[in-house]
Amino acid sequence: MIPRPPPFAEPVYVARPLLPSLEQYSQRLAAVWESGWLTNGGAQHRALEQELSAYLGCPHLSLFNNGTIALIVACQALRLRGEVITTPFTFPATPHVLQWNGITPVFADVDPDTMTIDPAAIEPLVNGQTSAILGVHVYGTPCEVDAIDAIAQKSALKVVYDGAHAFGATISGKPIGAFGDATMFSFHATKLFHTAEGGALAVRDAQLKERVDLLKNFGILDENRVALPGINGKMSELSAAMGIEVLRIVERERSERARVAAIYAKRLGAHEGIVAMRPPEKVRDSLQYFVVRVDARSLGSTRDALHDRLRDFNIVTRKYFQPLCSEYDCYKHLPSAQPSRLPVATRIAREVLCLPFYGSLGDDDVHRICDAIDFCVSRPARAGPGAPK
Ligand code: T4K
Repeated sequence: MIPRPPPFAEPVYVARPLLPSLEQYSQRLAAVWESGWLTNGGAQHRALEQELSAYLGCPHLSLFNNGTIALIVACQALRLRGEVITTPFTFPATPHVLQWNGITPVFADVDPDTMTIDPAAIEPLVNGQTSAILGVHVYGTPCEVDAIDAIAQKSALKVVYDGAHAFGATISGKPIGAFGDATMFSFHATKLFHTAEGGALAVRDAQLKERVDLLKNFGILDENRVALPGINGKMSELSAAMGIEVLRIVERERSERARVAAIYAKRLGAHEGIVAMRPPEKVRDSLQYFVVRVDARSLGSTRDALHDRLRDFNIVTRKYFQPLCSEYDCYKHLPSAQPSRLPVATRIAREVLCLPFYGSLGDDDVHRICDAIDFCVSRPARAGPGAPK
């Protein structure tokens, strides 16, 4: 019998922001104060855009006030319309940006291993209305970029990637932002690299970046001319200053997260019914989330039961991404949203669980989380939907 471990005194969340030293940040803010320049492409913004372009290996990178607006602007910059084929297994922002552009999202099923959009499911959905494919590198695991590219070429479609989770990922050494026409990154506080709120768009060439930069600043060309119906997507100097300081410590955070991941992998490997998601060998992990899949039959406990019981220990896991976007009230009427057409996504949404994952978790904390998991799964599952038969 496994003894009941004590609960954490404070909630242990799925994510915590990576905070630079307050002193370093204050020093940078002092320079901002001194300059009297708070937004509209100031010195911090210019410096961060340049540093991130180099770090991410994306020469045509544009900073934004958040990832969602960056993706909305990507659709505008690429003149997308009609229908766009995307995944239901993602955060609401992904299909919402299509809707905000008057585009109908068309949901394609996902691959059972990578959980990214399945190229084989995309092809039958392409029709005369389709203007693009919007893939999501979910949890930082890259989409099947070559297969998607081949489909896009065949039907003259644009390719946009939601790389909200994919900061710093590479495929065979090639930066994740180098694929497709545009890739969005989110710099929300819960991301490995963040600017409190923020994001970026990496695009394929300098001309497209010019259009993106115009669109994110109301379409203003100069004092006398407005070229396009743009939006306000600008990152402030306060956020950019945060980003510069966070970038200084991001590699250290990556090593800390790798340490945490190694403990989880070793401890959880003892459970046949808990499978940790690992990126394919050719991929540099973005280390954004630590995700497990719960096989209720072999574990004897459902994902939901594990999620709920861990709360008793003050461990706050998340079911990213259940419900599927195709199940939302605003999308469930779409023909492509019918669960019978999305069997893989429907199944995996019931299996995934994101565990607390950030560098300031000590070894002891991670072991305590694993002790709590061991304890929870050693007890019979609660009855309920999806309980093992
Ligand atoms: N596409 C994808 C695939 C995405 O995942 C996202 C965002 C987007 C697009 C849109 O990008 P942005 O426009 O946001 O740049 C969180 C994030 O807010 C969201 O950015 C992220 N994806 C999503 C996966 O996670 P929630 O609703 O789960 O956040 P919340 O407030 O529940 O926070 C999660 C945990 O983090 C909390 O339990 C506690 C901790 N936390 C949170 C905040 C804000 C902190 O410790 N400190 C904090 O300041 O969406």
